[in-house]
Amino acid sequence: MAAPDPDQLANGLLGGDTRALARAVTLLESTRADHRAAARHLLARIAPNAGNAVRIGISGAPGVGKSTFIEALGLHVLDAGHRLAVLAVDPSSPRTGGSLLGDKTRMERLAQEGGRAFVRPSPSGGALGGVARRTREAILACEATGFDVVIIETVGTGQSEGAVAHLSDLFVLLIAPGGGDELQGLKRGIVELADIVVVNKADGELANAARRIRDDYASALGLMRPRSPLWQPPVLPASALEGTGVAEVWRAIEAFRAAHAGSDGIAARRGAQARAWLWEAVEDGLRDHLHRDARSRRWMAELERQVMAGELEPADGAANILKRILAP
Ligand SMILES: Nc1nc2c(ncn2[C@@H]2O[C@H](COP(=O)(O)OP(=O)(O)O)[C@@H](O)[C@H]2O)c(=O)[nH]1
Ligand SMILES: [Mg+2]
Repeated sequence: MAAPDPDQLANGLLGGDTRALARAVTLLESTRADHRAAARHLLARIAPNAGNAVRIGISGAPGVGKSTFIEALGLHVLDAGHRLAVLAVDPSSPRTGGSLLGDKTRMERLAQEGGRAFVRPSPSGGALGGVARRTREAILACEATGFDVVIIETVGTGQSEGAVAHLSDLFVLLIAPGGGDELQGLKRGIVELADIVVVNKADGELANAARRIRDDYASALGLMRPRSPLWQPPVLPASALEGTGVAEVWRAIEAFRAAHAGSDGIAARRGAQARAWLWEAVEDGLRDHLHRDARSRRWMAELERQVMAGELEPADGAANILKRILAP
């Protein structure tokens, strides 16, 4: 397939066309060299019109109710007059098993909103870094299309929370009673990334347990140095099933934005994120460059063998590799 025309795609995006957005995200996900060139052209075209959304990362263990909660929050956000995009970062599963695709049925109320909501599963396969980069570019494409709220979902089972925290303006950690591992967010240090903690399933038989978890997290957060000096992360009860507490979470998101409206707030977070992406792209480029031709690969395999056999110091091997990059 020839690379799609990036100018045509850019015009579609800037005209608010959701179908063009779907095609653009597919292009951004491709790793083919000609597709990457077209993707960079597309990103350059849309850059002046990107950046205008509130980017919300949402994570939580499987079964805490992320999909149900995102749908409830999403409908609330649409009611408030916004356009909403939901993207997923899920490096573990191929597209067919992706967290959002399996949830399509559950998010079908969002999907029925036509052009006002855009739901996209995780790019298939690949390392977390690659999936995160493609998601970052998809965020820009959503923004250029006029989506002013972007939710990035990830399953809280690994490193992906950190990646999503670095893609978003604020990070919402979802927890719930009943899983038996309610405190894993505390144990694994994820709560340190959270700007808002939501205790979902605060309803029916689980209401009391939810209150206890809420107290545990609130006191733990009270002892912690907050991620932002401008904000003390609240712990909010909600029931995605009954729709209670959802409006309060949205209000907290708006309060977070208001508190970070100055140049040392969200703009500073995005600046630090952009700096990290810069160096990651440089490292990716160097690695690609090294692995491009068979001769380098053979030479590096031999170098690796020598290092593993103790015939060559790792630092000397690295110096050899760097010399090859810098003065080929
Ligand atoms: N009681 C109760 N159940 C919920 C709530 N939210 C989600 N669930 C249920 O929890 C299960 C997992 O929800 P899901 O949204 O798929 O969780 P995910 O894996 O985090 O995306 C489903 O059976 C939901 O119906 C809630 O607020 N209260
Ligand atoms: Mg889900």
